[in-house]
Amino acid sequence: MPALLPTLSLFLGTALAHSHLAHIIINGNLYHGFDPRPNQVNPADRVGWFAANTDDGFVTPAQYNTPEIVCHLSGSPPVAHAPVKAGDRIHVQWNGWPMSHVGPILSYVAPCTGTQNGCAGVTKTNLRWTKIDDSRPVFVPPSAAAPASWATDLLIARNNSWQVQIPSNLKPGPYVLRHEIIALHFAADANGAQNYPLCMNLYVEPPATPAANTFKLDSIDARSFYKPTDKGILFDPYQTTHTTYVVPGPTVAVGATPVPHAQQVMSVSRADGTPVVVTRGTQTVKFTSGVTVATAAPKIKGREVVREE
Ligand SMILES: *[C@@H]1O[C@H](CO)[C@@H](O)[C@H](O)[C@H]1NC(C)=O
Ligand SMILES: [Cu+2]
Repeated sequence: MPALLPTLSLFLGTALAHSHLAHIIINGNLYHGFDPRPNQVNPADRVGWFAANTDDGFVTPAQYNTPEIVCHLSGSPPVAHAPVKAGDRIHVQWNGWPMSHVGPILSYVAPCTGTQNGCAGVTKTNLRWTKIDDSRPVFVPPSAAAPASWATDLLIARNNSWQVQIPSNLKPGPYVLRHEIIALHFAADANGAQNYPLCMNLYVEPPATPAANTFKLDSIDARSFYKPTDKGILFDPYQTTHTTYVVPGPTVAVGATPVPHAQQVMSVSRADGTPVVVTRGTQTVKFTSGVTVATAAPKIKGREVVREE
């Protein structure tokens, strides 16, 4: 048994780490995510969805066919949306990421239709998704020159961040961005993979040089993305004979152009951005604290404190 100890202590050391999305930065403007840990102050103008994972934890394969896989545990949308132009790159900042939690990094978008207040009013199980990034290459097998590496290794090397390219010909309007890491450190066991699906509200504006809105959205229910027995979900990352890894879920949409690994950057300049609130389907106003009161995400005692100032 002694041989097992180093591995075990590695897991114990990181078991409490987990993570959440701290913020996103778009063209130098920072928009807040949601911090699920107890006694955190989450600003009312955050664009990150509420989630009830107070341990910074994850969704399990047993929950893949439930609403929890959509936007994390008890996910519910905030009022504010981060304005972004079609074609912009979004710098997504995780609140740290444990080395042990190797796996793919995935991004999806879903339009918020049929509501007056954009994604603030969506029913999450009605969202239909399009995959725009699967972090390929997720896995680089070991070679004489280098050990095996994962997309999450690059994320950690880039200050726990990732850049997501919004397709330049995406139709303007409110969207949910669903950014997800699937950690595989326990995935050799059934129900061992850990999904961290974090959602943010975006309001996509036309690009500086308007293009035809030709991006063809897919229409996939998040509850059908993954199966507990998918090749890329039930997977032993410690086996040294892997030469490839099959990314789980739908394929990246035609016309989506993920940011190549070589262009992933360490950090970007930032200043506080002002999110927008969608008022009448396709109209937005700048966020002010007054706008939030009526439609703020449900307050859950002891978990979320909404700052009102
Ligand atoms: C890494 O990200 C953190 C959190 O946003 C930031 O404060 C820090 O300046 C970044 N570090 C580098 C080296 O870019
Ligand atoms: Cu963890």
